[in-house]
Parts: sequence; C-alpha cells; structure tokens
Amino acid sequence: MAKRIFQRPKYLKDAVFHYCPGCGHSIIHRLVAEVIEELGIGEKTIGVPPAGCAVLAYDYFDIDMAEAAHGRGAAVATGIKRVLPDRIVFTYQGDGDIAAIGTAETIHAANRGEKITVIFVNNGVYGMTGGQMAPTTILGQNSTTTPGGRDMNRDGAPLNLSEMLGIVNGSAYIERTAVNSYKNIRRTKKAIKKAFETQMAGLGFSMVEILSPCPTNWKKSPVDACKWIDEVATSVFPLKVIRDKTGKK
Ligand SMILES: Cc1ncc(C[n+]2csc(CCOP(=O)(O)OP(=O)(O)O)c2C)c(N)n1
Ligand code: SF4
Repeated sequence: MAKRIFQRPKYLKDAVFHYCPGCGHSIIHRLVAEVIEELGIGEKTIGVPPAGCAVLAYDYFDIDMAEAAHGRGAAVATGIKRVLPDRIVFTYQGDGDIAAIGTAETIHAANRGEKITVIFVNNGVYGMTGGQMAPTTILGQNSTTTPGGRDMNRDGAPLNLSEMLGIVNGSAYIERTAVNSYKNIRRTKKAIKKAFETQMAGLGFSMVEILSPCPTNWKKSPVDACKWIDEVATSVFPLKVIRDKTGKK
C-alpha cells in the first residue's frame, strides 16, 4: 500500500488561502502549523493575528486565535500570556504592523522579556493597503508613496527592527530568515521551532523575522520576487541569528 508522506498539517483548516500567487504568507502559515504539530502544543497555543494581509489567519489556523488591532500584537499577547502562563502565545505581524504603528509595544515587550513569540513577516511594504512605503522599504525601492524609489534624505533609512530588539535586555532569541528558496524555507522552519522552544523553556522574548515575497505590490513575477530577496533585500536585511541566549544550536 502506498505510504502517505505529505499532507495538510493538522492545525491548518481545510480552507483555501486568499493570498496572491507567490505570496510568502501561505508558506509561513504552513511552517507555523507544522511546528505547532511537531511540538505537540496545538491544544495550548494561542495565536494573535494582525491587521494586514494576514488579518484572516484565524480562518486558516485550527487553534485558538485572538485578533489584535494594527500594531498591538505584542500588547495583546502579553496580556494573554500573563493571564494564561501555561499557554504558548505567538503574534503574527507584518512589517507595517510591527515596525511602524507597533514599534513601541514591541520594544517594551522584548525589553521586559515577555515570554511570547513573534512571527514578523517582512515584505518591505504595506501589502494589504496597496503597497505604500513601510519602515522596511529599502532605499531606491518603489512603492506607491515613494514613486521613483525611497530616498534617504526625504524618507530616512530602512529600520532594522530585529537588530534593535537584539540589544534589549529581555530578548532571548531573534533570527532573520527568508522563504524565497527551499533551503531558506527549511531554515525558517527550524528558526520558528527554536523560537517556540525558547518560549516553552521560559527564557524570554523570541522573534523570527522572515523576508517574504509580495509579488503583487513589488510588481514582479513570483520567481523574480524570490530572486530579488537574494540579490537585493538580503544586503540590507542579512539572514542571520541576531540574538541567542538559549545555549542551543
Ligand atoms: C489603527 C489602524 N491604522 C491603519 C490601518 C490600516 N491598515 C490595515 S492593514 C495596513 C498595512 C499592513 O501592512 P503590513 O503590516 O506590512 O502587512 P502586510 O499586509 O504587508 O502583510 C494598514 C495601514 C488599520 N487597520 N488600523
Ligand atoms: S498583497 Fe502581497 S502580502 Fe498581500 S497577499 Fe498579495 S502578495 Fe501577499
């Protein structure tokens, strides 16, 4: 009899994603669901979805979810984790969500060492609202609010949130990965697992920043969007472990 070697993860509902073809959110949802299943924590995990293209994540994950207003993920997750410390709590946030409107609560949650996990999806633009400049838009990158490219003098430099959070006291594990190739997808899954394990060990704040293609707003084919991550985005946002107090490989 044929052996089944690939199937829908247990904690993803049998629903069709609304994401555009080539969007990284679909891959990242799958990786998070696989990790939850492999760690055996589906019955005690609570996810906090964002405002942004992933606003309907609660329609896809078959776990408890509590929606946060734009940027408020770290604050909502902090409240849930403090009331229910035995649960595994994660936020799922875009770069506009976490690095613009949610900067303050994110920095303070990290600094306090809140035992939450942040899945930070960096696609370099405000995807859902039509591709405006985000804090993570790189210099020269076109967006609907920076036609002709982001300009240092006018718009400032891109914000490296992970490096910022890497120096605050309560951060236990922060890594930047990408989902533009098979190899990077494998690394991203490993990082997501380590971030959840960091929380389970009670070590403090954990976050994985994931460079993720948005072919629609970048006006590129899915293949070219993946290439652009390797050729351009990683020169500003290098893939690396930024903080690791776990003592584990
Ligand atoms: C308080 C508040 N301000 C603004 C908005 C409008 N808004 C909804 S989604 C979004 C941008 C989302 O971009 P990002 O967080 O990068 O996620 P993406 O859609 O790219 O995944 C904005 C500005 C809102 N919903 N609430
Ligand atoms: S607009 Fe971009 S981030 Fe949003 S679903 Fe489409 S490809 Fe994904």
